[in-house]
Amino acid sequence: MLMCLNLQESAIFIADTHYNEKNQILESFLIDIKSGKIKTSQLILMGDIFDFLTFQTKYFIKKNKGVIELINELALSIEITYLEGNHDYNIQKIFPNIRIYTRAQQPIDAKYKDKTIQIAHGDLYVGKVYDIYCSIIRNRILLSFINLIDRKDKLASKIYYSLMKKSICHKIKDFKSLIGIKINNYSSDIVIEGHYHQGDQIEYENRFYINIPSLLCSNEYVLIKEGFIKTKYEKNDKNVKKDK
Ligand SMILES: [Mn+2]
Repeated sequence: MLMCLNLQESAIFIADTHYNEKNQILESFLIDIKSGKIKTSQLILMGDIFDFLTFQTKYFIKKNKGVIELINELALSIEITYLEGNHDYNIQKIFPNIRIYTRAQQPIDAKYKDKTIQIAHGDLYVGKVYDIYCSIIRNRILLSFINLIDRKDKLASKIYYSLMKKSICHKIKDFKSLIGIKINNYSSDIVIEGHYHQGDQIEYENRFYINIPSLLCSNEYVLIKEGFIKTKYEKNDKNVKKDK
């Protein structure tokens, strides 16, 4: 089925929140949408929203239960589109009423005003070896098997806590050239990606590139308001004050 996402004024893109018990800005943001403090009718989750989440690994579903429920609840009142990233995949069964786009289904087509747009998490077109890696880590039978033998969640919790320690916010040197190498794999006027945590908007010869900033790294998201506007978000400590 060919889908085209019609982007509306007040649409919000958020990316790379890497949610875990240390990185809680996502939860704060979702609560502010729920309460109406942030107004939107269309939310696009660009991937790597959770530090790790996959249907086959029950430990991570348990760890992220609160935010999973919050997203499912929000989906009853606003349109949510979720592009899977390299940290959150095989997630359709976790979000039964949300349109999930797997890596294989990306980029997705969208439009805004008279512009054609393609949207992807950002880890496409980076080489064959990475493609093979992606298909292995998404293998449902393998993941289920690991879940089965991982008694007492020893492996899962090890992954969880080692991911939490990773520092993920870096400025990439010469980001324009990095994207320039792959941008013509796309065919639209505008290309939107997350993944890189840069937040730059770059003009190329025949395409305009928008990198959605990591909400975790720079407290920024992108709001459609006449254009694609990078917007600051102040984490609301009242929302997530409880110690987890
Ligand atoms: Mn990523």
